[in-house]
Amino acid sequence: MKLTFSQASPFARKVRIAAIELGLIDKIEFVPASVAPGQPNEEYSLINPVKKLPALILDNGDVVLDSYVIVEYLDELAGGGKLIPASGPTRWKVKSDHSLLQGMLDSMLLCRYERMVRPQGLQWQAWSDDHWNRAWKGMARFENHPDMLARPFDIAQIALVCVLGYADFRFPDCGWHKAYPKLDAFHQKMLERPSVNISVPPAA
Ligand SMILES: N[C@@H](CCC(=O)N[C@@H](CS)C(=O)NCC(=O)O)C(=O)O
Repeated sequence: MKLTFSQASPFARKVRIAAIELGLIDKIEFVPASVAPGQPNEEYSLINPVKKLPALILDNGDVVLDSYVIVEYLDELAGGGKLIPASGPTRWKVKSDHSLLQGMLDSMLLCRYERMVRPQGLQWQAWSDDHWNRAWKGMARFENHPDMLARPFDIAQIALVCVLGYADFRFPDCGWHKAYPKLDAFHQKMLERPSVNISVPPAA
């Protein structure tokens, strides 16, 4: 299998952590890819017409899209129910937490694009502030409902690690460590896992 990958992508990091945790990392070839709004990439559009990474290309040529679906695919390959509970109330809690975190990552990425990619003069501060606020309030939700922090390791916890790591990587002055001490302790603990530690994005 091949995974289109960038070390800077929190979505790709999620898949990398999951692959390590599931014992599948050696079965995946990481293929560096670069995609960004405003930059056509015809070659990549053939893999994913909406030009997002990561994408998992199977040995038969089929393509699995979206980091959540890729992790679900890998989880099934590893026997199922490892990072995404197979049934019961926890399944829906984990999936719902993950959806919130996915939305937070989307908003953070949009803030990044607004600041770094959109031409000066076309930037819309209120729009950026609103998206940052969504991510920030999402962090508050997990700080104030910390039950998920103590669950057995799952895909939502991986996504939370990716959110916090992306905040450190792209928004280092945002102050989340101080504002959210429970998330800070969780993040520190997660960094003890080799999969999390090895995948920290490189210094910008
Ligand atoms: N829902 C997708 C989101 C992936 C995503 O937004 N990836 C970013 C890189 S971090 C991307 O490909 N951005 C390129 C673009 O939006 O043009 C997933 O979970 O895989």
